[in-house]
Amino acid sequence: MYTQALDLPPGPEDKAQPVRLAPSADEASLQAQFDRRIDADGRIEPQDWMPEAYRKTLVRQISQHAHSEIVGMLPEGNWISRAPSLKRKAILIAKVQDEGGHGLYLYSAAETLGTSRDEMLAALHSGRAKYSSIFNYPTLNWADVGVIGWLVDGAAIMNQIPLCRCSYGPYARAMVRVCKEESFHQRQGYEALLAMMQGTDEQKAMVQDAVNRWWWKCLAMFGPPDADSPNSAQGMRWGIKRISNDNLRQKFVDATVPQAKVLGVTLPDPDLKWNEERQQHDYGAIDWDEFWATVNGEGPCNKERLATRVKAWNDGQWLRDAALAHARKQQQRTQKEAA
Ligand code: FAQ
Repeated sequence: MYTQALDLPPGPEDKAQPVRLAPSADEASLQAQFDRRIDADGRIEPQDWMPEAYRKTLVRQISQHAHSEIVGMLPEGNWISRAPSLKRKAILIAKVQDEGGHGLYLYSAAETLGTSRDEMLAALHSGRAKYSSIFNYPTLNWADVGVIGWLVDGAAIMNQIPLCRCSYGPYARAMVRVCKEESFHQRQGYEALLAMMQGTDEQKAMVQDAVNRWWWKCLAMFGPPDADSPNSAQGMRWGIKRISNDNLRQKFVDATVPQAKVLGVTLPDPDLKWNEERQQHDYGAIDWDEFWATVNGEGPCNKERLATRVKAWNDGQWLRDAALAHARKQQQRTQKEAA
């Protein structure tokens, strides 16, 4: 199911495989069966009948997630050649490679829903598909790489742990491995920052500056407030989302405040304080206008990120052509031998 092989374009021998549709007479009973499984917190697998809206929602979320992992390689990838030591370079290469792997598991999971990788990538390259807002900001210095590990991967884990219990089997199973790797990513970022915070005043100032620039963007990563989140109610009903955008954001704030204290940095929010009554932190207002402008293509690096992905895709055309030609030859040889 998780094959990463290149798909051969359909030849004349391939009949079109339409997405499994329920016969209309059975529709109600299939829907009832689906609802019962969801209510019982069961898993839906690719061969199971599912409502088209459930399929569409999953493709939307999983492809958006996959694109985020792939575009998310770029801000840190910029620093591989400038990492301050061989150890940091090796760690960063491994991390960026992991993110590429996450993208591939996720494209594979989305393919089980009947949408091809080519379709998803075409949507990304034409600017129709979304990816996480956070990857449209620049990485100005080495401290940004540590802060991405600590805060961006930290926010990603907070959001993704509940997805290990997502009702769609292939997505949930992919997320188990992704979360284990994200956990390493978060720790390596935090450890890199701890090292800098034991360094010179300039290094400490770099870390604080990076935290100041990334903090609010990380809070926005969790998506719009619940009241303005059009997909949340249905996503929660279907067991795709388990915890709401605002609740995840709150959990992230509460988990991060003590880590910031140990690190010795200040989180740039004068309204951030412990609320004894709620047993949670209060925090200030997020700039949702900036978030939506970034989501809609007007962030500082949107155009650059997309152009980089499109160039990588075009530059790789010869390799895809060669792999397809090789696969075709092998197929012909197998058919000849079988005849
Ligand atoms: N950026 O109704 P909701 C990572 C869109 S991976 C851009 O609340 P939903 C690993 C949303 O798509 C980070 N767009 O939507 C890493 C929807 O638009 P649509 C990515 C956003 O789906 C680390 C509209 O706003 N993680 O970081 C964002 O119920 C370091 C309304 O929103 C995932 O994708 C945003 N931040 O909840 C890699 C996790 N937020 O699609 C490299 C899976 C919302 O209707 C380095 N995804 N939108 O046109 C999810 O959990 C959900 O899709 C949410 C959004 C929570 C992101």
